[in-house]
Amino acid sequence: MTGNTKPGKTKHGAAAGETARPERADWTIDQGWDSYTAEEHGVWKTLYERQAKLLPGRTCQEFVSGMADLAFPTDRIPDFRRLSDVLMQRTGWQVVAVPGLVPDEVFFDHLANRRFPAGHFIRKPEELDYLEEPDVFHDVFGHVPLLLQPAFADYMQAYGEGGLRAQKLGVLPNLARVYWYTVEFGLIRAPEGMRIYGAGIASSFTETRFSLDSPSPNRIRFDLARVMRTQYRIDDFQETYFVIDSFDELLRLSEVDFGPVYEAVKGQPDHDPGDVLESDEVLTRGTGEYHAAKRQAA
Ligand code: HBI
Ligand code: FE
Repeated sequence: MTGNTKPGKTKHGAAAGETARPERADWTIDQGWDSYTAEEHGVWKTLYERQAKLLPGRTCQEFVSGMADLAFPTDRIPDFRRLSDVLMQRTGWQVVAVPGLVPDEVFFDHLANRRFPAGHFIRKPEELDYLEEPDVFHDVFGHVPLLLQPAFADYMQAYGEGGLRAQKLGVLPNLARVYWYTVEFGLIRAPEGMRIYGAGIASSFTETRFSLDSPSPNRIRFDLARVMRTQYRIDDFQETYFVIDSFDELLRLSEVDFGPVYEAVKGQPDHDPGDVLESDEVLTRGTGEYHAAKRQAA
């Protein structure tokens, strides 16, 4: 998922979110790599070059080395089979193609089986900075590099397993916030300083800078129960980023039983995306100026 979601049309003309009924029960399709047009490969090239220049020094070392090990082509959309060869050997993951967003239980089942479902289509050249649905640039460039990290790879599988369980318990919104504030929009306090690891940030030219450089957002130490209670923004930059200290912190999360935490947050009021609490370990207290200006203009 991405920070900039707007209703719109996919390249096949279906409205976002109403993809036609799939042929296969797991919603996978062939990537159809041979069918990409020169213009579509060109969009990857533009996005790739922009991000590859911006990310060093901003994203964590693990992300940079994941990119290098995957040897993404710079000038065309990657072939998922090549990516899966590398992933399978290193962490037992695969990339499979899907038409776009898939139902929650389908998504979880893929992750629980170490398959990452990636949108096969790419955004249009005139829409480089907005996304209605996760496309191949967000899903592959943003998500796949960290799947080469064993701790992160296990965390993603655990999320898939936990998702199926959270659905049964009726607490999926709480778990989805954990995914959002880690996998999609997480920051990490690396030895060299504050760095990006979330795919929604790493695949976004504008949010890469906002998340690290802007005085506007809060940056708060990650806390599981706190994050489970915190609403998020899907249509704009985040008002708050939650910061982990290491990928081992995520690995430990994948080992704890969320059951008691769900119990503890049940019936408690939600926090707004920009709230700062007495109990927070605040790393940067944001000015909130970016979202305040937007609200004023609205
Ligand atoms: N489908 N393709 C795709 N990608 C996602 O990130 C995704 C999805 N379906 C459901 C979903 N994410 C989330 O709503 C769950 O993590 C809760
Ligand atoms: Fe995503």
